[in-house]
Amino acid sequence: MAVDYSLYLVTDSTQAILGDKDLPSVVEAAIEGGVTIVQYRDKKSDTADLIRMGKQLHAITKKHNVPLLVNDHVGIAQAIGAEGVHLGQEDMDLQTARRILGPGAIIGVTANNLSEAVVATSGGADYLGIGTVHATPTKGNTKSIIGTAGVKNILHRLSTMEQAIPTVAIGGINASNVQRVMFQSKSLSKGVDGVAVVSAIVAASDSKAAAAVLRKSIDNVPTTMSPKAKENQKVETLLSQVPAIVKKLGEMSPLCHNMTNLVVQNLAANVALSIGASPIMANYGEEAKDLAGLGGALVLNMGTVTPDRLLGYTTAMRAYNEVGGPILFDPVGAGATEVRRNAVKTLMSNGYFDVIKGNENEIRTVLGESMGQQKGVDSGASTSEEAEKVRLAKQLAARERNVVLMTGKTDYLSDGERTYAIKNGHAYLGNITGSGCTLGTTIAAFLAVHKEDRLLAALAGILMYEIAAEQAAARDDVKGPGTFVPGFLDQLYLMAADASQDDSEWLKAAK
Ligand code: 3NM
Ligand code: MG
Repeated sequence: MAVDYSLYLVTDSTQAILGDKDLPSVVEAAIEGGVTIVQYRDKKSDTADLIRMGKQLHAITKKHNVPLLVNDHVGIAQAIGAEGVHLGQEDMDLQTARRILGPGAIIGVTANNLSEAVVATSGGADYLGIGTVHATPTKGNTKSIIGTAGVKNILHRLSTMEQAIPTVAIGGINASNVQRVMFQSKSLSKGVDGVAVVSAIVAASDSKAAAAVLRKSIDNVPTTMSPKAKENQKVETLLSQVPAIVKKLGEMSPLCHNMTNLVVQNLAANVALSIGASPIMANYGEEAKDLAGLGGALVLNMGTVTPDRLLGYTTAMRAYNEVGGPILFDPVGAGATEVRRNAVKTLMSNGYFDVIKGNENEIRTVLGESMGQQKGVDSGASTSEEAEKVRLAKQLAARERNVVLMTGKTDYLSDGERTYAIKNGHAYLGNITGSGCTLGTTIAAFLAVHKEDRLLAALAGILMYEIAAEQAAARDDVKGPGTFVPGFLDQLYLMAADASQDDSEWLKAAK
């Protein structure tokens, strides 16, 4: 029997997680939402209660053709005719359980490290539960938090074994991190076959909806290369599509939701308006729940971060991730303070960013390669060679399966496979505040209207932005940074208007 491990529900009957809900109803709703296998886990109840509840759950899972496994209690599994058991390291040994339940039973084993994984696999387990991935209050006695890196190590070791065994990751997995868990744990070729969750479904007020959100995320794990991206390898192919995308932006006038710093609010809103987008400057995360559904994009700019704002960012991330709304992350001054370094970690572990835009210092910090204290939030001079810059952008994009734009005198744009250097722009951009931040706003607007190839969307945004800067600097009425700002807004506005007439003369300036 081929078992689908992709969304594995582990039950919990404690007040803290189940609350006053009825467990069989929760399980049935979760299956309707997309759960493919259920484990009845109850560490407290007596045998009679276990059998009563186990029978009820089994009636439901059978109706939906989903296997039911019992945690730890082999006798209970046998008594209720469950499809198998899940054994922790402190439970009955695999061989004894197999002898009792027979070759047809599904027997899963928890593995927290390499040796446990190897022993269970060679001992004939049907699947492994690998964890604890992230810290979780659900299970107090977790031995160690192994992270996705730990999962990856175990999968790598398993790939060298003769037996192939399905795996599920467990521990602190929820809608915000499920995709990261799935793609980051990928070893050489194969990742986990599924994720097991307790609280993400059982503690939710609507277990069907909670399961459906997870189901959707699992089925749509982002890949580096969309089919469309594969066609867009050549620079000329990419550039030829830019005018149509600029035009589409004007026609759709997408919502551009900015959660940005105190310094650039006004300029960012003006830039968004000039390029034809519809800005909203909303820093209160709860608002994102309404805004995320409007088809726009979110700019998450962590300049002037505070505890309140950080909480708002994570709330907003979740809201956008849930509906697949694009998010651009601007880790302003990421390496400047301990607070910001931690904020980066919090944000990166809370969800998925479609684009990360930053200067070299910021990208390094996000990668975890910080070179020590950064002075201010301005970009500073870079001493790295071109090859090193390409490596930074490419490595982060490949790791995150997203698009990275590393800005500087030359900008590097990468999706981990395709990497381009862009040499447009003007020195005045370095003499005004918020030029990097409002580039983020621009690119986010483009992400909202062109989802097929995010790298191309980002390319359209940066070219429009930097070429407008060149045009503005060349104007007679622009004499320095002060007159540059209004001239720049004018040029963005004129370019947006040009695009609607299918005139893309400006694109010839792309370098
Ligand atoms: N086993 P949640 S972690 C049941 O590491 C269980 O083996 C774990 O709960 C292990 O999805 C865990 O609420 C609890 O974090 C997972
Ligand atoms: Mg156990």
